[in-house]
Amino acid sequence: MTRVAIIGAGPSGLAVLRAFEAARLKGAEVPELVCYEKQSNWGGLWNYTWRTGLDEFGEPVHGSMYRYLWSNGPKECLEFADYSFEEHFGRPIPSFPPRAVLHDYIAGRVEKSGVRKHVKFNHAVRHVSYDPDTASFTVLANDLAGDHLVSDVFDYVVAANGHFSTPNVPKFGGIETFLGRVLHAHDFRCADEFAGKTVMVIGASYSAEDIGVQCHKYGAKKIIFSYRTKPMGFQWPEGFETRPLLQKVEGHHCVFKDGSSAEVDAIVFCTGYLNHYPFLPDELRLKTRTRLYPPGLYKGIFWEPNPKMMYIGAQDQFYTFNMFDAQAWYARDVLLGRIALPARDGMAADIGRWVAREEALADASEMIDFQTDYVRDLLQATDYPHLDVDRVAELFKQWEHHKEEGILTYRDRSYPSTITGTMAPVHHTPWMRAMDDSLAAFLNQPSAAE
Ligand code: FAD
Ligand code: NA7
Repeated sequence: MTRVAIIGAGPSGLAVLRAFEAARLKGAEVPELVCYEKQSNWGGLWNYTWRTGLDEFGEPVHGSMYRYLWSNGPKECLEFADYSFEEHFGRPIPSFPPRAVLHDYIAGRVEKSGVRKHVKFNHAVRHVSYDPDTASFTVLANDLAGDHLVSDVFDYVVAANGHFSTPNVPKFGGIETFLGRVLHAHDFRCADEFAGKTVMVIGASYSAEDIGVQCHKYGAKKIIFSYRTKPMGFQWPEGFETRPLLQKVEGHHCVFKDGSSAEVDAIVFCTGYLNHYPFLPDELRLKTRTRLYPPGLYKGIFWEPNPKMMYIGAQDQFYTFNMFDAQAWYARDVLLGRIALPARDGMAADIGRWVAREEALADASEMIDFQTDYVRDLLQATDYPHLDVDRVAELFKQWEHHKEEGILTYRDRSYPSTITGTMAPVHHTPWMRAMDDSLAAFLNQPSAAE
C-alpha cells in the first residue's frame, strides 16, 4: 500500500488528514498516513504554550502565539467550506475570536473525522532522505517521550511544519549594552509584563502591529515602532510613535536613522521568521524568504526537482485554513492519480508565471487578488465544497479598509459567513475592553432575546 508521511499536525497537516478522510468516506482507497507531530497535541501554533526557548524534551519550542492573541483577520476569511463555524459552535459567533476559540474550531473538525489515530504525537522528525533506486523516502524521527529514534519508509512526504517559528533576528550596534528585556516576537507571551513601560517594536508588519497594540491595551506607557522600509501607515492614537530604523543602542538610549533618539525599557524584534527545514537534505529542501509564491514549488505544493516531496502552507498567508484545505485536496488528488502532474519543464514554466506575477504586485489589494487566484486555481481541480473566493477577497479588502479606519477598533466589526450567509453577531464587549481571552468569556454572548 502507498504510504505518506506528514510532518506536523498544525492546520496544514490536519488539512491533509481531513482531505484523505473525505475521499475515503466517498469510497476511495486511500494510502496509509503517518503524521509526525513533535508537540503533545495538535493545532500547531494555535496550541498555546507558555514555554519559550526549549521544551521539556530540549526541543526548540514551536509556539509563537501569545496570551491574548485574537484573530487578526475576520474568521469568515479562513472558514472551512466543509465545516462552518456555525456547525461547530451550534450558533453564529463574532468575527474576531481569540486563539482558544480558533483552536477549538480546528480541532473539532478533525476530532469528528476520527483521524487522531494517524498522528504520532511527541515525535520530532530529525531527517528525511530519498533513495532514487527504490523511489522511497526514509523518515527518521525522535520519539521524545520514549527517547529513542524510529525510522520508517514512505512513498511520499508532506512537509507541513509551518514557517512562523524560527525567528529572524538581525543585530543592531550596541544592543549587547541594552539594559532591559530584548526578545523576538516568537518568545512574546504576556503583554502585562510591559505595563507602564516604553516598548520599542522593530518591524512594520503583522507582528509589530499586533504586539504593539497588545502592549498598549495592557497598559504600556509608550510604543515606539521602528521600521526598515516603510511605516505601517495607520492612524496611531496617542501612546504610539513611529521612527525609522534603529541605528545604535547605549544602555536604555536608542538612536534612530533620522538622528532622533529615545529612552526605552524593552525591545521586541518583530522582524519575521525563517522558512526552516532542518530535517531536509539540500536536494529536498525549499530555500525561500517569506513570500506569496516560493520559487521551486509547482502549484505552491510540489517540490519541482522531486514532486513526491510536498509542502503545505509554505507561503506567506492572507488565506490560511481554507487555503491549506485547497492545497491538501489538490495534493491528495495527485496522490490518488486523479490529477496528473506535467513534466518538469511544464512545472517550471507554470512556477515562473506565478513568480513573475508575484514580483510585480504593488499593494495589499493586489496581493489579496493574487492569493485568491492561486486558491481558485487549486479549488477548480478538486471536489472541495464550494468556496466563494471572490467574496472572501472582498471581505479581506473590507478588513484592510476597517484597519485603516481604526487600528484599535477593527476587531469590533462583523462580517457575513461566505459558507452559511449568516452575519456574525457583534461581540458583547469592544475588543479594547475585552481583557479575558478565554473561550468561555468569548462565547458568553447574550442571546438576541436578552
Ligand atoms: P503551524 O501552525 O506552525 O504547525 C506546524 C506543526 O508542525 C506544529 O504543530 C509543529 O509542532 C509541527 N512540527 C514542526 N517541526 C516538526 C518536526 N520536525 N517534527 C514534527 N512536527 C513538527 N493565521 C490566521 O489565519 N489568523 C490569525 O489570526 C493568525 N495569527 C497568527 C499569529 C502569529 C503570532 C503567528 C506566528 C501566525 C498567525 N497566523 C494566523 C498564521 C498561522 O501561520 C496559521 O494560522 C497556521 O497556524 C499555519 O498552520 P501550519 O500547519 O502551516 O503551521
Ligand atoms: P513578516 O510579515 O514577515 O514581517 C517581517 C517584518 O520584519 C517586516 O516589516 C520587515 O521589514 C521586518 N524586518 C525584517 N528584517 C528586518 C531587519 N533586518 N531590520 C528591520 N526590520 C526587519 O513577519 P510577522 O512576524 O510580522 O508576521 C508573520 C506572521 O505572524 C503573520 O502571519 C501574522 O499573522 C503573525 P520590511 O517591511 O521588509 O522592511
